[in-house]
Amino acid sequence: MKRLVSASAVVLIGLTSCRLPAPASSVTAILASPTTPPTPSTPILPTSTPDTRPRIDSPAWLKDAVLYEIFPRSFYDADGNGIGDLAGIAQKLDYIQSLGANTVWLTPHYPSNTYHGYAVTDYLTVNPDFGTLDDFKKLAAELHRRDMRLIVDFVANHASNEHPYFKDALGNPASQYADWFQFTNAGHTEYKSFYGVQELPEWNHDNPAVNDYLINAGLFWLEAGADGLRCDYAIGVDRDFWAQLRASVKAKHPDAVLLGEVWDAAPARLLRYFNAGFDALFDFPWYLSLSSTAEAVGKGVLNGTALASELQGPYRLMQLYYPIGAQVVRFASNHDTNRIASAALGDPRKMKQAAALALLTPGIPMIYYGEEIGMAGIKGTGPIYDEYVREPMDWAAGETGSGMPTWFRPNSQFNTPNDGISVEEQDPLADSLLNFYRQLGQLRAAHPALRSDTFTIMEAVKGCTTCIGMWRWSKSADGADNELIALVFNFGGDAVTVDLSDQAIAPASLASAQPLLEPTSAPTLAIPPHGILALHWPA
Ligand SMILES: [Ca+2]
Ligand SMILES: [Ca+2]
Ligand SMILES: [Ca+2]
Repeated sequence: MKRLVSASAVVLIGLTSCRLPAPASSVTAILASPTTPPTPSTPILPTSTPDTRPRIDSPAWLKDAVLYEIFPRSFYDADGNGIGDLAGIAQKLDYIQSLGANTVWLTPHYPSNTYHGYAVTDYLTVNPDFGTLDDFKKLAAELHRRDMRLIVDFVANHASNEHPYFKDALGNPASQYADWFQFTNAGHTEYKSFYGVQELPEWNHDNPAVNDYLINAGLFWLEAGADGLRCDYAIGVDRDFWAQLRASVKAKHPDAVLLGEVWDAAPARLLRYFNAGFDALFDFPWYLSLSSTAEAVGKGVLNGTALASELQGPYRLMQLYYPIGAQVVRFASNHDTNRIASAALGDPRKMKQAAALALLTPGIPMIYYGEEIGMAGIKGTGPIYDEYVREPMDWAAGETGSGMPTWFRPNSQFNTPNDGISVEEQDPLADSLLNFYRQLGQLRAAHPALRSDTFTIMEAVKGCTTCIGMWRWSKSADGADNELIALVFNFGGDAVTVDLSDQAIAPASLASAQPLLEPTSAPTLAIPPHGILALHWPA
Protein backbone atom coordinates (compact mmCIF):
# COMPACT_ATOMS: atom_id res chain seq x y z
CA MET A 1 0.00 0.00 0.00
CA LYS A 2 1.05 3.51 -0.71
CA ARG A 3 1.92 5.04 2.62
CA LEU A 4 0.37 8.48 2.94
CA VAL A 5 2.14 11.35 4.59
CA SER A 6 1.15 11.93 8.19
CA ALA A 7 -1.11 14.70 9.33
CA SER A 8 1.78 16.59 10.83
CA ALA A 9 3.10 17.30 7.36
CA VAL A 10 -0.01 19.26 6.52
CA VAL A 11 0.05 22.91 7.38
CA LEU A 12 -3.01 25.01 7.03
CA ILE A 13 -2.12 27.85 4.74
CA GLY A 14 -3.95 30.97 3.70
CA LEU A 15 -6.53 30.85 0.97
CA THR A 16 -4.62 33.05 -1.41
CA SER A 17 -1.64 30.75 -1.35
CA CYS A 18 -3.50 27.65 -2.48
CA ARG A 19 -2.79 26.23 -5.88
CA LEU A 20 -4.98 27.73 -8.54
CA PRO A 21 -4.25 27.67 -12.23
CA ALA A 22 -3.56 30.76 -14.25
CA PRO A 23 -6.65 31.58 -16.24
CA ALA A 24 -6.95 30.91 -19.94
CA SER A 25 -6.91 34.04 -22.01
CA SER A 26 -10.55 33.80 -23.00
CA VAL A 27 -11.61 33.56 -19.36
CA THR A 28 -9.26 36.40 -18.58
CA ALA A 29 -11.12 38.49 -21.09
CA ILE A 30 -14.42 37.69 -19.44
CA LEU A 31 -13.05 38.59 -16.05
CA ALA A 32 -11.33 41.76 -17.09
CA SER A 33 -12.25 44.82 -15.16
CA PRO A 34 -13.28 47.75 -17.29
CA THR A 35 -11.15 50.03 -15.12
CA THR A 36 -8.06 47.84 -14.81
CA PRO A 37 -7.41 46.25 -18.16
CA PRO A 38 -5.34 43.11 -17.74
CA THR A 39 -1.97 42.68 -19.29
CA PRO A 40 -0.80 39.16 -20.11
CA SER A 41 1.13 39.08 -16.85
CA THR A 42 -1.73 40.32 -14.69
CA PRO A 43 -3.03 37.47 -12.58
CA ILE A 44 -6.77 37.70 -12.35
CA LEU A 45 -7.21 34.51 -10.37
CA PRO A 46 -5.36 34.11 -7.08
CA THR A 47 -1.69 33.39 -7.41
CA SER A 48 -0.37 30.03 -6.29
CA THR A 49 2.50 28.60 -4.33
CA PRO A 50 3.56 24.95 -4.49
CA ASP A 51 1.02 22.65 -2.92
CA THR A 52 2.85 20.41 -0.49
CA ARG A 53 -0.06 18.28 0.61
CA PRO A 54 0.18 14.49 0.27
CA ARG A 55 -1.70 12.88 -2.58
CA ILE A 56 -4.31 10.13 -2.72
CA ASP A 57 -4.64 8.25 -5.99
CA SER A 58 -8.41 8.01 -6.00
CA PRO A 59 -10.02 6.43 -9.07
CA ALA A 60 -10.67 8.92 -11.87
CA TRP A 61 -14.31 7.93 -12.25
CA LEU A 62 -15.05 9.02 -8.72
CA LYS A 63 -14.51 12.67 -9.62
CA ASP A 64 -17.53 12.62 -11.94
CA ALA A 65 -19.70 10.42 -9.74
CA VAL A 66 -23.15 11.46 -8.57
CA LEU A 67 -24.30 9.05 -5.88
CA TYR A 68 -27.82 7.86 -5.26
CA GLU A 69 -28.26 6.12 -1.91
CA ILE A 70 -30.85 3.36 -1.86
CA PHE A 71 -32.32 1.61 1.15
CA PRO A 72 -33.25 -1.52 -0.82
CA ARG A 73 -36.19 -2.59 1.34
CA SER A 74 -37.95 0.68 0.56
CA PHE A 75 -37.11 1.38 -3.06
CA TYR A 76 -38.91 -0.68 -5.71
CA ASP A 77 -40.65 -4.02 -5.29
CA ALA A 78 -40.37 -6.02 -8.49
CA ASP A 79 -42.09 -9.21 -7.35
CA GLY A 80 -44.98 -7.69 -5.43
CA ASN A 81 -44.25 -9.11 -1.99
CA GLY A 82 -44.19 -5.67 -0.41
CA ILE A 83 -40.40 -5.49 -0.03
CA GLY A 84 -38.10 -3.62 -2.35
CA ASP A 85 -35.52 -5.78 -4.11
CA LEU A 86 -32.50 -5.78 -6.40
CA ALA A 87 -34.58 -6.61 -9.48
CA GLY A 88 -36.70 -3.57 -8.64
CA ILE A 89 -33.65 -1.32 -8.55
CA ALA A 90 -32.61 -2.68 -11.94
CA GLN A 91 -36.02 -1.63 -13.29
CA LYS A 92 -35.63 1.96 -12.10
CA LEU A 93 -32.26 2.85 -13.54
CA ASP A 94 -33.81 5.16 -16.14
CA TYR A 95 -35.35 7.07 -13.26
CA ILE A 96 -32.06 7.24 -11.34
CA GLN A 97 -30.28 8.43 -14.47
CA SER A 98 -32.93 11.10 -15.01
CA LEU A 99 -31.60 12.73 -11.84
CA GLY A 100 -28.08 12.85 -13.22
CA ALA A 101 -26.99 10.16 -10.78
CA ASN A 102 -24.55 7.58 -12.12
CA THR A 103 -23.51 5.63 -9.01
CA VAL A 104 -25.82 3.60 -6.77
CA TRP A 105 -24.92 3.04 -3.13
CA LEU A 106 -26.89 0.20 -1.58
CA THR A 107 -27.28 0.07 2.18
CA PRO A 108 -26.63 -3.52 3.30
CA HIS A 109 -27.96 -6.16 0.92
CA TYR A 110 -26.81 -9.03 3.15
CA PRO A 111 -28.91 -11.54 5.08
CA SER A 112 -29.74 -9.99 8.44
CA ASN A 113 -31.93 -10.40 11.48
CA THR A 114 -32.63 -6.65 11.47
CA TYR A 115 -34.74 -4.77 8.93
CA HIS A 116 -31.94 -2.25 8.31
CA GLY A 117 -29.38 -4.90 7.44
CA TYR A 118 -26.45 -3.59 9.47
CA ALA A 119 -26.52 -6.79 11.54
CA VAL A 120 -24.95 -9.05 8.92
CA THR A 121 -25.49 -12.77 9.36
CA ASP A 122 -23.74 -13.78 6.11
CA TYR A 123 -21.20 -11.55 4.39
CA LEU A 124 -21.08 -13.64 1.23
CA THR A 125 -24.61 -13.70 -0.11
CA VAL A 126 -27.71 -11.62 -0.77
CA ASN A 127 -30.59 -11.15 1.64
CA PRO A 128 -33.31 -13.45 0.25
CA ASP A 129 -35.76 -10.57 0.79
CA PHE A 130 -33.86 -8.70 -1.93
CA GLY A 131 -33.09 -11.54 -4.35
CA THR A 132 -30.13 -13.75 -5.16
CA LEU A 133 -26.45 -13.38 -5.95
CA ASP A 134 -27.46 -13.74 -9.57
CA ASP A 135 -29.81 -10.76 -9.19
CA PHE A 136 -26.89 -8.81 -7.74
CA LYS A 137 -24.66 -9.68 -10.68
CA LYS A 138 -27.43 -8.76 -13.11
CA LEU A 139 -27.90 -5.39 -11.41
CA ALA A 140 -24.16 -4.71 -11.56
CA ALA A 141 -24.03 -5.71 -15.20
CA GLU A 142 -26.98 -3.50 -16.10
CA LEU A 143 -25.39 -0.56 -14.27
CA HIS A 144 -22.12 -1.12 -16.09
CA ARG A 145 -23.90 -1.37 -19.44
CA ARG A 146 -25.12 2.16 -18.74
CA ASP A 147 -21.68 3.32 -17.64
CA MET A 148 -22.97 3.51 -14.08
CA ARG A 149 -21.32 2.18 -10.91
CA LEU A 150 -22.32 0.24 -7.82
CA ILE A 151 -21.09 0.79 -4.28
CA VAL A 152 -22.05 -1.72 -1.58
CA ASP A 153 -22.12 -1.24 2.15
CA PHE A 154 -19.29 -2.90 4.03
CA VAL A 155 -19.85 -3.47 7.73
CA ALA A 156 -16.53 -4.18 9.39
CA ASN A 157 -17.11 -2.88 12.91
CA HIS A 158 -19.68 -5.42 14.00
CA ALA A 159 -21.42 -8.61 13.00
CA SER A 160 -24.88 -9.83 13.88
CA ASN A 161 -25.62 -11.76 17.04
CA GLU A 162 -27.10 -14.29 14.59
CA HIS A 163 -23.87 -14.60 12.62
CA PRO A 164 -22.89 -18.30 12.87
CA TYR A 165 -19.41 -17.50 14.22
CA PHE A 166 -20.85 -15.39 16.99
CA LYS A 167 -23.48 -17.97 17.83
CA ASP A 168 -20.74 -20.56 18.10
CA ALA A 169 -18.61 -18.31 20.30
CA LEU A 170 -21.25 -16.93 22.65
CA GLY A 171 -20.95 -18.58 26.05
CA ASN A 172 -18.35 -20.96 24.63
CA PRO A 173 -14.76 -19.98 25.47
CA ALA A 174 -13.58 -23.15 23.72
CA SER A 175 -15.08 -22.05 20.39
CA GLN A 176 -12.70 -21.65 17.46
CA TYR A 177 -14.26 -18.19 17.14
CA ALA A 178 -13.78 -17.25 20.78
CA ASP A 179 -11.16 -14.69 19.82
CA TRP A 180 -13.15 -13.23 16.91
CA PHE A 181 -15.31 -11.01 19.13
CA GLN A 182 -14.72 -8.86 22.19
CA PHE A 183 -16.02 -10.85 25.14
CA THR A 184 -15.75 -9.10 28.46
CA ASN A 185 -16.26 -11.90 30.97
CA ALA A 186 -14.76 -15.31 31.55
CA GLY A 187 -17.86 -17.17 30.41
CA HIS A 188 -18.04 -15.21 27.14
CA THR A 189 -21.65 -14.30 27.76
CA GLU A 190 -20.98 -10.56 27.79
CA TYR A 191 -19.39 -8.69 24.93
CA LYS A 192 -18.66 -5.31 23.45
CA SER A 193 -21.27 -4.25 20.93
CA PHE A 194 -22.04 -1.25 18.75
CA TYR A 195 -23.46 1.40 21.09
CA GLY A 196 -24.45 -1.44 23.43
CA VAL A 197 -26.92 -2.87 20.92
CA GLN A 198 -26.93 -6.61 21.64
CA GLU A 199 -27.69 -7.53 18.01
CA LEU A 200 -24.41 -5.91 16.92
CA PRO A 201 -21.39 -7.64 18.56
CA GLU A 202 -18.13 -5.96 17.61
CA TRP A 203 -15.49 -7.86 15.68
CA ASN A 204 -12.07 -8.23 17.28
CA HIS A 205 -9.73 -6.56 14.79
CA ASP A 206 -6.72 -7.52 16.88
CA ASN A 207 -7.24 -11.01 15.47
CA PRO A 208 -5.69 -11.21 11.98
CA ALA A 209 -8.10 -13.98 11.04
CA VAL A 210 -10.99 -11.54 11.50
CA ASN A 211 -9.33 -9.00 9.24
CA ASP A 212 -8.65 -11.61 6.58
CA TYR A 213 -12.26 -12.79 6.74
CA LEU A 214 -13.70 -9.30 6.32
CA ILE A 215 -11.26 -8.23 3.62
CA ASN A 216 -12.04 -11.37 1.65
CA ALA A 217 -15.72 -10.50 1.97
CA GLY A 218 -15.06 -7.06 0.51
CA LEU A 219 -13.08 -8.58 -2.35
CA PHE A 220 -15.90 -11.06 -2.96
CA TRP A 221 -18.34 -8.24 -3.77
CA LEU A 222 -15.86 -6.38 -5.93
CA GLU A 223 -15.40 -9.58 -7.89
CA ALA A 224 -19.20 -9.97 -8.08
CA GLY A 225 -19.49 -6.58 -9.78
CA ALA A 226 -19.34 -3.86 -7.14
CA ASP A 227 -17.18 -0.83 -7.91
CA GLY A 228 -16.61 0.27 -4.36
CA LEU A 229 -17.16 -0.29 -0.66
CA ARG A 230 -18.95 2.20 1.54
CA CYS A 231 -17.29 1.48 4.86
CA ASP A 232 -19.77 1.68 7.69
CA TYR A 233 -18.76 3.26 11.01
CA ALA A 234 -15.14 3.49 9.91
CA ILE A 235 -14.38 5.40 13.07
CA GLY A 236 -15.07 2.28 15.15
CA VAL A 237 -12.37 0.23 13.47
CA ASP A 238 -8.62 0.58 13.91
CA ARG A 239 -7.07 2.58 11.07
CA ASP A 240 -4.54 -0.18 10.44
CA PHE A 241 -7.42 -2.33 9.24
CA TRP A 242 -8.44 0.27 6.64
CA ALA A 243 -4.86 0.52 5.43
CA GLN A 244 -4.76 -3.25 5.07
CA LEU A 245 -8.10 -3.22 3.24
CA ARG A 246 -6.82 -0.57 0.85
CA ALA A 247 -3.70 -2.56 0.06
CA SER A 248 -5.71 -5.71 -0.64
CA VAL A 249 -8.43 -4.00 -2.65
CA LYS A 250 -6.18 -1.81 -4.78
CA ALA A 251 -3.86 -4.70 -5.60
CA LYS A 252 -6.70 -6.49 -7.36
CA HIS A 253 -9.13 -3.68 -8.17
CA PRO A 254 -7.22 -0.42 -8.56
CA ASP A 255 -10.37 1.31 -9.83
CA ALA A 256 -12.46 0.35 -6.81
CA VAL A 257 -13.44 3.12 -4.44
CA LEU A 258 -13.16 3.07 -0.68
CA LEU A 259 -15.70 5.49 0.76
CA GLY A 260 -15.71 5.90 4.52
CA GLU A 261 -18.31 6.97 7.02
CA VAL A 262 -16.45 9.08 9.58
CA TRP A 263 -19.26 10.84 11.38
CA ASP A 264 -17.40 13.69 13.00
CA ALA A 265 -17.43 17.48 12.87
CA ALA A 266 -13.66 17.66 13.35
CA PRO A 267 -11.70 17.89 10.08
CA ALA A 268 -8.62 16.48 11.81
CA ARG A 269 -10.55 13.25 12.34
CA LEU A 270 -11.39 13.04 8.66
CA LEU A 271 -7.78 13.73 7.73
CA ARG A 272 -6.64 10.77 9.81
CA TYR A 273 -8.97 8.48 7.89
CA PHE A 274 -7.92 9.86 4.52
CA ASN A 275 -4.38 9.10 5.61
CA ALA A 276 -5.47 5.57 6.52
CA GLY A 277 -6.39 4.98 2.91
CA PHE A 278 -9.88 6.15 2.04
CA ASP A 279 -10.42 7.65 -1.41
CA ALA A 280 -13.47 9.51 -0.20
CA LEU A 281 -15.27 10.41 2.99
CA PHE A 282 -18.72 11.81 3.54
CA ASP A 283 -18.43 15.49 4.36
CA PHE A 284 -19.93 15.38 7.83
CA PRO A 285 -18.44 18.75 8.85
CA TRP A 286 -20.38 20.27 5.93
CA TYR A 287 -23.57 18.36 6.71
CA LEU A 288 -23.40 19.31 10.39
CA SER A 289 -22.95 22.99 9.49
CA LEU A 290 -25.88 22.80 7.12
CA SER A 291 -28.32 21.00 9.41
CA SER A 292 -26.75 21.10 12.90
CA THR A 293 -27.38 17.47 13.92
CA ALA A 294 -28.95 14.35 12.47
CA GLU A 295 -31.95 14.90 14.74
CA ALA A 296 -32.29 18.67 14.24
CA VAL A 297 -35.30 20.30 12.68
CA GLY A 298 -35.18 23.93 11.56
CA LYS A 299 -31.54 24.40 12.55
CA GLY A 300 -28.16 25.01 10.96
CA VAL A 301 -27.02 27.34 8.22
CA LEU A 302 -29.89 26.23 6.01
CA ASN A 303 -32.38 27.54 8.55
CA GLY A 304 -30.49 30.65 9.61
CA THR A 305 -29.63 29.51 13.13
CA ALA A 306 -25.92 29.42 12.24
CA LEU A 307 -23.84 31.92 10.32
CA ALA A 308 -23.67 31.34 6.58
CA SER A 309 -19.90 31.61 6.84
CA GLU A 310 -19.83 28.31 8.77
CA LEU A 311 -20.25 26.57 5.44
CA GLN A 312 -17.10 28.15 4.01
CA GLY A 313 -14.68 26.09 6.07
CA PRO A 314 -15.58 22.65 4.70
CA TYR A 315 -14.90 23.83 1.13
CA ARG A 316 -11.58 25.39 2.05
CA LEU A 317 -10.50 22.15 3.73
CA MET A 318 -10.78 20.46 0.33
CA GLN A 319 -8.15 22.83 -1.03
CA LEU A 320 -5.94 23.36 1.97
CA TYR A 321 -6.08 20.47 4.37
CA TYR A 322 -7.22 17.13 2.98
CA PRO A 323 -4.79 15.28 0.68
CA ILE A 324 -4.74 16.17 -3.00
CA GLY A 325 -7.09 13.78 -4.78
CA ALA A 326 -9.10 13.07 -1.65
CA GLN A 327 -12.81 13.36 -2.38
CA VAL A 328 -15.63 14.42 -0.13
CA VAL A 329 -19.21 13.30 -0.65
CA ARG A 330 -21.71 16.06 -0.17
CA PHE A 331 -25.08 15.02 1.17
CA ALA A 332 -28.04 16.83 2.70
CA SER A 333 -29.54 13.70 4.24
CA ASN A 334 -28.97 9.97 4.54
CA HIS A 335 -30.58 6.93 6.12
CA ASP A 336 -29.36 7.99 9.58
CA THR A 337 -30.56 11.60 9.51
CA ASN A 338 -33.84 13.39 9.49
CA ARG A 339 -34.92 13.84 5.92
CA ILE A 340 -33.87 17.21 4.57
CA ALA A 341 -37.45 18.19 3.70
CA SER A 342 -38.34 17.93 7.39
CA ALA A 343 -35.09 19.52 8.58
CA ALA A 344 -35.92 22.43 6.24
CA LEU A 345 -39.37 22.73 7.85
CA GLY A 346 -41.03 21.77 4.58
CA ASP A 347 -39.90 24.99 2.91
CA PRO A 348 -39.43 24.20 -0.80
CA ARG A 349 -37.00 27.11 -1.19
CA LYS A 350 -34.68 25.58 1.41
CA MET A 351 -35.07 22.11 -0.11
CA LYS A 352 -33.94 23.56 -3.43
CA GLN A 353 -31.00 25.28 -1.76
CA ALA A 354 -29.94 22.01 -0.15
CA ALA A 355 -30.23 20.26 -3.52
CA ALA A 356 -28.22 22.93 -5.32
CA LEU A 357 -25.58 22.95 -2.60
CA ALA A 358 -25.16 19.20 -2.98
CA LEU A 359 -25.23 19.09 -6.78
CA LEU A 360 -23.59 22.32 -7.89
CA THR A 361 -20.90 23.07 -5.31
CA PRO A 362 -17.48 21.37 -5.12
CA GLY A 363 -17.56 17.77 -3.91
CA ILE A 364 -19.23 14.57 -5.03
CA PRO A 365 -23.00 14.91 -4.77
CA MET A 366 -25.19 12.33 -3.14
CA ILE A 367 -28.96 12.13 -3.28
CA TYR A 368 -30.73 10.02 -0.65
CA TYR A 369 -33.62 8.23 -2.37
CA GLY A 370 -36.86 10.19 -2.03
CA GLU A 371 -35.08 13.41 -1.18
CA GLU A 372 -35.70 14.48 -4.77
CA ILE A 373 -39.46 14.42 -4.29
CA GLY A 374 -39.29 16.04 -0.88
CA MET A 375 -40.17 12.97 1.16
CA ALA A 376 -40.55 13.95 4.81
CA GLY A 377 -39.22 12.02 7.77
CA ILE A 378 -38.09 12.63 11.33
CA LYS A 379 -36.36 9.95 13.36
CA GLY A 380 -38.70 8.43 15.92
CA THR A 381 -38.13 8.28 19.66
CA GLY A 382 -39.74 4.87 20.02
CA PRO A 383 -41.19 2.38 19.55
CA ILE A 384 -40.47 3.24 15.90
CA TYR A 385 -37.12 4.86 15.20
CA ASP A 386 -35.24 5.33 11.94
CA GLU A 387 -37.91 3.61 9.86
CA TYR A 388 -39.47 7.06 9.54
CA VAL A 389 -36.53 8.29 7.50
CA ARG A 390 -36.48 5.06 5.45
CA GLU A 391 -40.10 4.97 4.36
CA PRO A 392 -41.13 3.32 1.09
CA MET A 393 -40.34 5.44 -1.94
CA ASP A 394 -43.48 7.25 -3.03
CA TRP A 395 -43.74 6.25 -6.65
CA ALA A 396 -47.50 6.64 -6.94
CA ALA A 397 -49.87 9.41 -5.89
CA GLY A 398 -52.08 6.90 -4.11
CA GLU A 399 -49.15 4.92 -2.69
CA THR A 400 -50.47 1.79 -4.35
CA GLY A 401 -49.69 -0.07 -7.53
CA SER A 402 -46.73 -1.67 -9.11
CA GLY A 403 -43.40 -1.33 -7.39
CA MET A 404 -44.67 0.33 -4.20
CA PRO A 405 -43.04 -1.31 -1.17
CA THR A 406 -45.56 -1.75 1.62
CA TRP A 407 -43.44 -3.22 4.41
CA PHE A 408 -43.76 -0.05 6.50
CA ARG A 409 -47.27 1.32 6.72
CA PRO A 410 -48.00 2.68 10.24
CA ASN A 411 -50.60 5.39 10.68
CA SER A 412 -47.80 7.60 11.94
CA GLN A 413 -45.80 7.50 8.71
CA PHE A 414 -44.77 10.81 7.23
CA ASN A 415 -45.55 10.27 3.57
CA THR A 416 -49.19 9.77 2.71
CA PRO A 417 -51.38 9.34 -0.36
CA ASN A 418 -52.11 12.41 -2.49
CA ASP A 419 -49.85 14.74 -0.51
CA GLY A 420 -48.01 16.02 -3.57
CA ILE A 421 -45.03 13.90 -2.58
CA SER A 422 -44.68 11.20 -5.21
CA VAL A 423 -42.95 10.67 -8.51
CA GLU A 424 -46.32 10.36 -10.23
CA GLU A 425 -47.50 13.74 -8.95
CA GLN A 426 -44.25 15.61 -9.56
CA ASP A 427 -43.06 14.14 -12.83
CA PRO A 428 -45.41 16.20 -15.02
CA LEU A 429 -44.96 19.48 -13.12
CA ALA A 430 -42.20 21.64 -14.60
CA ASP A 431 -41.57 23.46 -11.32
CA SER A 432 -41.63 20.40 -9.05
CA LEU A 433 -38.76 19.55 -6.75
CA LEU A 434 -38.20 16.38 -8.77
CA ASN A 435 -37.69 18.34 -11.96
CA PHE A 436 -35.47 20.82 -10.14
CA TYR A 437 -33.18 17.94 -9.15
CA ARG A 438 -33.19 16.79 -12.76
CA GLN A 439 -32.30 20.30 -13.90
CA LEU A 440 -29.39 20.36 -11.44
CA GLY A 441 -28.19 16.97 -12.65
CA GLN A 442 -28.30 18.15 -16.25
CA LEU A 443 -26.44 21.34 -15.37
CA ARG A 444 -23.71 19.38 -13.63
CA ALA A 445 -23.33 17.08 -16.62
CA ALA A 446 -23.31 19.96 -19.10
CA HIS A 447 -20.89 22.30 -17.35
CA PRO A 448 -17.33 21.11 -16.73
CA ALA A 449 -16.88 23.98 -14.28
CA LEU A 450 -19.41 22.25 -12.01
CA ARG A 451 -17.25 19.12 -11.91
CA SER A 452 -13.87 20.79 -11.79
CA ASP A 453 -11.79 21.00 -8.63
CA THR A 454 -10.84 24.59 -9.43
CA PHE A 455 -12.86 26.95 -7.28
CA THR A 456 -12.52 29.67 -4.72
CA ILE A 457 -14.80 30.57 -1.88
CA MET A 458 -15.69 34.25 -1.64
CA GLU A 459 -14.29 35.80 1.54
CA ALA A 460 -17.60 37.61 1.92
CA VAL A 461 -20.49 38.44 -0.32
CA LYS A 462 -20.83 42.20 -0.53
CA GLY A 463 -24.39 43.22 0.14
CA CYS A 464 -25.40 40.03 1.92
CA THR A 465 -24.37 38.89 5.38
CA THR A 466 -26.57 35.79 5.12
CA CYS A 467 -24.90 34.51 1.95
CA ILE A 468 -22.03 32.31 0.97
CA GLY A 469 -20.60 32.54 -2.50
CA MET A 470 -18.07 30.80 -4.67
CA TRP A 471 -16.48 30.93 -8.08
CA ARG A 472 -16.01 27.76 -10.07
CA TRP A 473 -14.23 27.52 -13.39
CA SER A 474 -12.88 25.09 -15.91
CA LYS A 475 -10.29 25.27 -18.62
CA SER A 476 -9.31 23.05 -21.49
CA ALA A 477 -6.36 23.17 -23.83
CA ASP A 478 -8.47 24.20 -26.79
CA GLY A 479 -10.51 26.65 -24.73
CA ALA A 480 -13.79 24.89 -25.53
CA ASP A 481 -14.50 24.14 -21.89
CA ASN A 482 -13.41 27.50 -20.53
CA GLU A 483 -16.12 28.77 -18.30
CA LEU A 484 -16.62 30.71 -15.10
CA ILE A 485 -19.54 30.20 -12.74
CA ALA A 486 -20.62 32.24 -9.75
CA LEU A 487 -22.83 30.61 -7.12
CA VAL A 488 -24.32 32.55 -4.21
CA PHE A 489 -26.76 31.13 -1.68
CA ASN A 490 -28.84 33.48 0.45
CA PHE A 491 -29.89 31.72 3.67
CA GLY A 492 -31.67 34.76 5.00
CA GLY A 493 -35.34 35.61 4.95
CA ASP A 494 -34.79 38.94 3.16
CA ALA A 495 -34.26 39.62 -0.50
CA VAL A 496 -30.77 40.93 -1.25
CA THR A 497 -28.85 42.38 -4.15
CA VAL A 498 -25.23 41.34 -4.09
CA ASP A 499 -22.17 43.02 -5.52
CA LEU A 500 -19.61 40.71 -7.10
CA SER A 501 -17.31 43.48 -8.28
CA ASP A 502 -14.66 43.32 -5.58
CA GLN A 503 -13.91 39.64 -5.47
CA ALA A 504 -10.47 38.20 -6.04
CA ILE A 505 -11.62 36.84 -9.40
CA ALA A 506 -13.95 39.60 -10.46
CA PRO A 507 -14.93 42.17 -11.50
CA ALA A 508 -17.00 40.36 -14.03
CA SER A 509 -19.34 42.08 -16.34
CA LEU A 510 -22.92 41.20 -15.55
CA ALA A 511 -23.89 41.96 -19.13
CA SER A 512 -21.93 38.98 -20.41
CA ALA A 513 -23.33 36.60 -17.80
CA GLN A 514 -26.07 34.06 -18.32
CA PRO A 515 -28.34 32.72 -15.56
CA LEU A 516 -27.89 29.00 -15.04
CA LEU A 517 -31.08 28.14 -13.25
CA GLU A 518 -33.53 30.45 -15.01
CA PRO A 519 -32.42 30.47 -18.62
CA THR A 520 -35.24 32.72 -19.76
CA SER A 521 -34.53 35.62 -17.43
CA ALA A 522 -31.99 38.41 -17.78
CA PRO A 523 -28.93 38.14 -15.54
CA THR A 524 -29.44 39.83 -12.20
CA LEU A 525 -27.62 40.14 -8.90
CA ALA A 526 -30.86 40.08 -6.91
CA ILE A 527 -31.44 37.00 -4.78
CA PRO A 528 -34.81 36.27 -3.19
CA PRO A 529 -35.13 35.06 0.42
CA HIS A 530 -33.70 31.52 0.68
CA GLY A 531 -32.71 31.88 -2.96
CA ILE A 532 -29.85 30.91 -5.24
CA LEU A 533 -27.84 33.05 -7.65
CA ALA A 534 -26.18 30.98 -10.36
CA LEU A 535 -24.49 32.81 -13.21
CA HIS A 536 -22.07 31.62 -15.82
CA TRP A 537 -19.71 33.27 -18.21
CA PRO A 538 -19.12 30.92 -21.10
CA ALA A 539 -15.92 31.00 -23.09
CA1 LIG B 1 -39.95 -7.82 -3.43
CA1 LIG C 1 -15.12 -1.30 16.89
CA1 LIG D 1 -47.24 10.67 -1.15
